Amino acid sequence: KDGLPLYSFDEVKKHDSSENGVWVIYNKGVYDITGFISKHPGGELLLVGAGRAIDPYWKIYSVHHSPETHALLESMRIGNYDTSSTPEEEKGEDDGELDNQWSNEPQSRHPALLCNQEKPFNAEPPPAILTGDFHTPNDLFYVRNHLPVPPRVDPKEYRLEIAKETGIGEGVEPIELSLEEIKAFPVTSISAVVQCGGNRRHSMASYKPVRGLSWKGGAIGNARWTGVRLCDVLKHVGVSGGNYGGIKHVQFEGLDADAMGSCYSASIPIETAMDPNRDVLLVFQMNGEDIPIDHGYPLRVIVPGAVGARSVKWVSRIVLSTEESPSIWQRRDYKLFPSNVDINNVDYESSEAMQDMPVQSAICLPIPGSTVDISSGFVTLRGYAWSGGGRSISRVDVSINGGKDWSVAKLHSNESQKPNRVWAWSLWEATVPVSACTGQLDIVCKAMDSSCNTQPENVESIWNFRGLANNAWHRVSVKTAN
Ligand code: MTE
Ligand code: MO
Repeated sequence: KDGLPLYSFDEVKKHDSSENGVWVIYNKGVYDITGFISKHPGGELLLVGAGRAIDPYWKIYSVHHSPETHALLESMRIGNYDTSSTPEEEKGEDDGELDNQWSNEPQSRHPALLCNQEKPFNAEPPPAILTGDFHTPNDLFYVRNHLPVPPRVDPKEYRLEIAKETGIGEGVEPIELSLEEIKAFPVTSISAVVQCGGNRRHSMASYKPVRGLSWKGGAIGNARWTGVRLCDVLKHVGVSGGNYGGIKHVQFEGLDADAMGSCYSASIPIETAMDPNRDVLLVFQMNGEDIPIDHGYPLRVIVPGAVGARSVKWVSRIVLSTEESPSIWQRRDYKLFPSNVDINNVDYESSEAMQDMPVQSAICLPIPGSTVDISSGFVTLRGYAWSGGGRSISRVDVSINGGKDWSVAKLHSNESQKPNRVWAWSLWEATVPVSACTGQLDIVCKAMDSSCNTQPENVESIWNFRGLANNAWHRVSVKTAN
């Protein structure tokens, strides 16, 4: 980087806002990221590092440590940093301040969870574990945290605030509800899948790199959720009428907040919230226990059939609004773009926020790359299948020769589900005859849902730069032994 100007700490510091330009220091480089802020999924969040070193932030949001991200940053390099100009008080301080954020993480997490990122914590179970139980055990349920776990709330002190934008929702009375008051509404339980929009992102990257955590097939789980209906609570505060008094969106805010103090938030349309058949719940129990810290204690939203991002954990405030949540998770992340769009030319407003998820299935057993015993003349395959929006799985097809020949898997539905309200998954199993001389099996699965939706054959046709909603045929290759 010879030939670039040398900048001191004080010079960089002047560029700390959108008006003065945004410069940052990383290692020994100085970068002008002003124009990039509108493209970065974190948007304004980048301003916390404005005019200073971003190393401590990158350490926390370790998702940045990819060659593509480093190359992108280098393309914005304007100079070299004079390391001798760093004032004493800047050295190491950020680390301490930012490290404190992590003091509320659970003491222990299941050792079998495969960690995609330590801080914030993101981990999935090995997919083979998922087929064991219709209800995924709490401690093995994937964890997707965008931010540090918030301080634990005393259940007696906890309040859920319901607020509204001024000028809408005539007759709606803003209110604060204690946990006890919430539990006084009719309590109901449903089995429902929560799946991250990034589930199976890992295999979308095999075609072309994507941005985001490299989830394999385990960013999905099915649990028994116990809580009260959001529509009952909203009716209680006075939401009613054909057009709900002009309310268009229900925003949920979590207690977890970023370095600038803004919380995780997402929203759903008021129609979804008020439809009793959509079963949107405020949940306090997961599989019969208090909801674990990592999954939103003491209260979380469950929006069955929708992308996981809408099921806000640690919910503390509901805002009735004419607008979607202003958060990056509603307005930037969890949106699908065509394949010619990437982080350099994205217009986030050109696409809708994801809500309902597409039909999905995956092979959980055998494990990719393993050797399977075929001395019986058969191989047994297991996996999950699920579709969004309450659609049921009507069929799962499997192949062991890369999709030349197919057979139909047996679906296990441990519980009867109401038509158009099928929120739980179907675990499936297939025992397929295999000839002794095969050597390798190229296992494929694909599902069809009750609206006749099918999965695309390849990731190519659905590739998007964030690697979202990958539901291409799932493929697993294994060796055989007689
Ligand atoms: N809610 C809050 N408050 N904070 C979060 O980071 N992550 C969302 C959603 N709700 C998130 C949140 C995303 S992207 C997903 S996929 C699910 O929670 C994951 O839920 P789980 O961690 O219980 O599996
Ligand atoms: Mo997610």
